[in-house]
Amino acid sequence: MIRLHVIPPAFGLRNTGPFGLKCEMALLQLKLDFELVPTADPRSAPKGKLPYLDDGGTVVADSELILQHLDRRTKGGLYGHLGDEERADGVAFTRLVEEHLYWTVVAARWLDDDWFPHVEQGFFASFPVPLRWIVPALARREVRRTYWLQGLGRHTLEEQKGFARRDLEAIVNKVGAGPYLLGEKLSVFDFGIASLLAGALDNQPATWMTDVIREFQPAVDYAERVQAAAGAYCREHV
Ligand SMILES: N[C@@H](CCC(=O)N[C@@H](CS)C(=O)NCC(=O)O)C(=O)O
Repeated sequence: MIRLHVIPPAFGLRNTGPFGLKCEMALLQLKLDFELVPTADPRSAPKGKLPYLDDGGTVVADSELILQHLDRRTKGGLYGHLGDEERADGVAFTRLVEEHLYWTVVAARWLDDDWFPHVEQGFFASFPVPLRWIVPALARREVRRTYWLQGLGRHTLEEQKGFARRDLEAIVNKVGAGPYLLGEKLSVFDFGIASLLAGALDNQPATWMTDVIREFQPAVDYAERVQAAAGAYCREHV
């Protein structure tokens, strides 16, 4: 049995982490039997981050490595039909979303004073006292430091929104004609991009990133289209 360890439901989201939802979509597309295992503390994961996959004792941590593993397991079921140029586009947009736009979504949840109480409630309510009182502030400090080191954290909020808008413009200009990133072909690359957009759009309540993404209706439509095609939604209630 394949077990996919993911961030537990929070903020009205069923599969809360974009990287976990991306893997879930891939498992569904490959029609593999699997179980989602909500895992509250990422520090218990082999690389301290979620998701990770346990495939009958073979443990793979990191969503991209999980997809590579699943591709090998199914003899090219995820990437085998893609040409070089399609892979190039896919990898480039994946990096844009997961290594850049992702951080604005994280910042909008963790570093906004008004939104942070939802992080405390969503991620740490199950922790025993006194950890429940101590860990959120420590984790927030780490997120602030990481956002600073990444670089986006050095900009004003308006500048951060500007970076996010330019990422979203690139996505919309690429998927606008659609229906998918690579045209008619739904691909594994759509799973990662749509998962991030869906989580940021549907987290309750809205963050400043929800509002920024809503300015781009084709991005909203694309996230819905991919979730419908993949048969997995980020939000709890569809
Ligand atoms: N590159 C990793 C990123 C995974 C990731 O950043 N997961 C976040 C949740 S969305 C996490 O576990 N963060 C916990 C931490 O950094 O301590 C992947 O693709 O799996």
